[in-house]
Amino acid sequence: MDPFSTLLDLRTGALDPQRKVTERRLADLDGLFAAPVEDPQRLAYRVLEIPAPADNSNLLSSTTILEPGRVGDEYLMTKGHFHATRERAEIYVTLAGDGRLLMATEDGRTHVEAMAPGTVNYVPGWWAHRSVNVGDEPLVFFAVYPGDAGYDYGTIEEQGFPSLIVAGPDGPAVVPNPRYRGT
Ligand code: S6P
Ligand code: ZN
Repeated sequence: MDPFSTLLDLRTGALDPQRKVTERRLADLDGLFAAPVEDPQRLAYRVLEIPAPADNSNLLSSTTILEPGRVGDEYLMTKGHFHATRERAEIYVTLAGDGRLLMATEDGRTHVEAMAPGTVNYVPGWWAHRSVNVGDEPLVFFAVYPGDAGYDYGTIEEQGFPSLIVAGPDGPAVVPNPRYRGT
C-alpha cells in the first residue's frame, strides 16, 4: 500500500478525510447499565476510524467521541472489550474532556486511569478496556492499536466489568459491580 495522511482536529477529534464511522446509541448498549435506558435513540458515542489492513504488519487508529450524561448513577461509557488477540496492546491519547479508563483482567483485577487532555494511556495486552465520560463535555480520545487486535465484546457482555464508575456524592467513585459474573 502507499503512504497516506489524515488531518486530526486536536480539539474535536474529527478526521479529514472521514472514512469509516461507527455510531453507538443507548439502544446498542442494552443491558450495560443497571438502570433502564429511557431514551434508546440517544447517541452515546461515535468512532471515526483510519482504515488499514487488519493484520499484524499494520496499525489501526481511531477517534472516539463519547457524549456526557448518565443512565441512573452510571456515566455514559463505551461497551468495552478485550482484544480478540488477547496480547495486543493499545495507546489512547485524550484530546478533550474528563474521563476514566476502566480496565480489567479476566481473573477479575481492576485498574482505573484518568483521561484528560494530553493524557497518554497505555493499555497492555490482556486488559479489557472501557472509557467512561465523567465530565460535562464530550470525552474525545485518539487510539492506536495493532491491525490484528480485533474485538471480543462477548466476554464483557456476559460477565461485565468487576468494577463500575458511578456518580457519588463527592464525584466519580469506583465501586464493585454487583452484577459481575466473572471469576
Ligand atoms: C479499539 C479501541 C477503541 C474502541 C472505541 C469504542 O481497540 O479500544 O477505538 O473501539 O473507543 O469502544 P468499544 O468498546 O465500543 O469498541
Ligand atoms: Zn481496544
